[in-house]
Amino acid sequence: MTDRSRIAHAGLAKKIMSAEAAAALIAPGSIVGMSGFTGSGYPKAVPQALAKRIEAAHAAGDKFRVSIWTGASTGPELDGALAKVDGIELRLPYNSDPACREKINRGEMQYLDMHLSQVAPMAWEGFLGDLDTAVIEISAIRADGTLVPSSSVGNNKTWLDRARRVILEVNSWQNAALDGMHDIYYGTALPPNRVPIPLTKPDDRIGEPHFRCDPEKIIAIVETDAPDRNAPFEAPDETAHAIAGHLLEFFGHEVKKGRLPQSLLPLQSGVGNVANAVLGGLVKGPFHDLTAFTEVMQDGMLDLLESGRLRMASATAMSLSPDAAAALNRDMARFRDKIILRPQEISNHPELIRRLGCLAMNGAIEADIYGNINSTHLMGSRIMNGIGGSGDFARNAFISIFMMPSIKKGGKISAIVPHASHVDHITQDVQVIVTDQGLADLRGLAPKQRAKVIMEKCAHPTFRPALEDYFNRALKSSYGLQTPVILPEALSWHQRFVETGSMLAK
Ligand code: 0RQ
Repeated sequence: MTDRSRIAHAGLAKKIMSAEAAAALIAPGSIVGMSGFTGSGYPKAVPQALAKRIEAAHAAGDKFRVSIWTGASTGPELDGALAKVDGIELRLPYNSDPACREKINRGEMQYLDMHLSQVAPMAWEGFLGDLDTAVIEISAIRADGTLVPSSSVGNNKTWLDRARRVILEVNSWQNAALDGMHDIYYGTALPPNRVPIPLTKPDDRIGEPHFRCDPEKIIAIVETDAPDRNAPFEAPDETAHAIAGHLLEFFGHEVKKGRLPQSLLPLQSGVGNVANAVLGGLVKGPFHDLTAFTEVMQDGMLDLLESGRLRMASATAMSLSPDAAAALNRDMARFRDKIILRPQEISNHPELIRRLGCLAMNGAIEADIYGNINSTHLMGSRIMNGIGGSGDFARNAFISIFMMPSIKKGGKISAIVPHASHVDHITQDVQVIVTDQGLADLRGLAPKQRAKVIMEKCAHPTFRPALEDYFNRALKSSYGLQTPVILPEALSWHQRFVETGSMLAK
C-alpha cells in the first residue's frame, strides 16, 4: 500500500503521477542517473515503464536507448528490464545483472567499470557528460522539501545536485524508521578547493540526515510499495568455512603479535558468499567491540550486529537477502543507532580508508603466482561484475586481503595461475591471499618469495606441481629474473580452458 503521508510537501504532492507518465518525460539518447546500490534503494516502477516505452519504440522502428549511471548494481526491475529491451547504450559504474552482463559480453552495450569512490567526483568534474534526468528512490518527502533517503545512498546526492530534472519514487515499503540513519556530507569540493574530510572514527556523523533538492527541478513523483530485491546468500559450504577459518586464525595471530588491537580495525567486507561466510565466522570468533567501515551491509554483518560483537557499521547500502531485509525492516528502529549510511564517495573514500586503517576483505576471480589479482574478467575478456569498491579499499587498507576458492567449476579452473589474464589489483596492493588451502602473508616479500608462498599455501594440490614446474622453468629461461615469466606460456592455462573447457593438461 502506498502511503500519501510520506509526501508532506504540499507543492510537491501536486506532481504525483503514474510511472508511465513519468517515464514519458525521459528523452531518447539522454543520460539518466538512477539510485540503487546492490539490490537496494533502486527505483522499481519508472525503469520498468521506461522499458515498455523503449520496447514500443523499437517495435515501431524508432531508435531509443539511454545511458544509465547508478551507485552500483541494482535489481532486475532496472538493469534487467532495460537490458532485455536493448535500452541501454552505456552503463556505469558496476553491474551484476545477468541480462546486462550478457549484452556487455556480446558487445551490444558499452560498460564503463569504475572505482566506486570516483564516480561522483568525475561527474562533478564533467568528465562523464551531462546528466539529464535523475530517477531516485526515497522513503519520504518532508514538509520542508528535504528528502529522506531509502535503503542505499550511493551517488544520489550527486545525481540530485547535477541532474537538470529529477523524478522521485517514494517507496512506502521502506521503513519510516530509516529516517535518521543516513549521514549526507555536503563538504566535498573540486580541486583546488578540497579540504580534509572531518571523519576520524567509523561512527562519526559529519553531515545531515536528508538530501537537499531544489523543488523546481522535481518534475514527477511516483508512489511505489515494492520490496528491494537481493539474491539470497547460499549457506556457507566447506570451502567458505575453510577460508573463514584461515582468516580468523590470521587475525588472532596479528592480535597476539600486537599488530592489531583485540577489537581489530574497521572491517570492510565485499560482496559474495565467501565474504558473507567470513562475517559468519566472526560471530563465533574471539573478537569484540568490532566496527565496520564498508560499502555494503550483508546478512553476515547484520548477524554480527545482532550478536553484539559488532558495535556499529558504516556503509552506503544494505545488501541483504529477502529474509534478512524483511527482518531488518521489522526492527529498523533498533538498528538505527548502529548503522550509518553515507554517500559512496565517503564510504569508499581513499583518504578515510587510509586514515581508519581498514581491514579490506574482497573476493577475487584469480591471483597469479606474484600476487596480482583479477576481480573482474573471466579468461581475460568476459566481464563478471566489475571492480566495484575493491580497488578503493585494496590500495588504501591497513591490510588488503583477497579471498577465493582455490579451484572453480568442479576443479577445471585453478584460481592460482601463472599469469593473471586481467589485473585489477597490482601486487603492491595485495598483502594477503587466502584460499581454502591456506593463507599467504605477502607482506615484506619480493616477487620470487611471493611466488613460493602463494604456490605453497594457496594453490590446490591438483594444480600446484604444474605451477611449480612453470616457475622453475621460468627461473631458467626468463628474459629477466625480477619477475620470471615464460612469455608464450604465461596465458596458456586460460587458452586451454577456452579450447577444452578445462585448465587441466590432458
Ligand atoms: O560463477 O555463479 O556461474 O558458478 O564466478 O564466483 O567463487 O562464487 O565467488 O560470489 O565471492 O564472487 C570476484 C565475482 C567473486 C566478486 C567475485 C565464477 C564462479 C561463479 C562467482 P557461477 P564465486 P563470489 C565491494 C567489493 C569484484 C567487486 C568487489 C566480485 C562466479 O567478489 O564481483 O570486490 N568482486 N567489490 O564459478 C571462471 C574463474 C572464476 C570463475 C570465479 N577463475 N574462472 N569462472 N568464477 N572465478 C562490493 C561492491 O563493490 C558492490
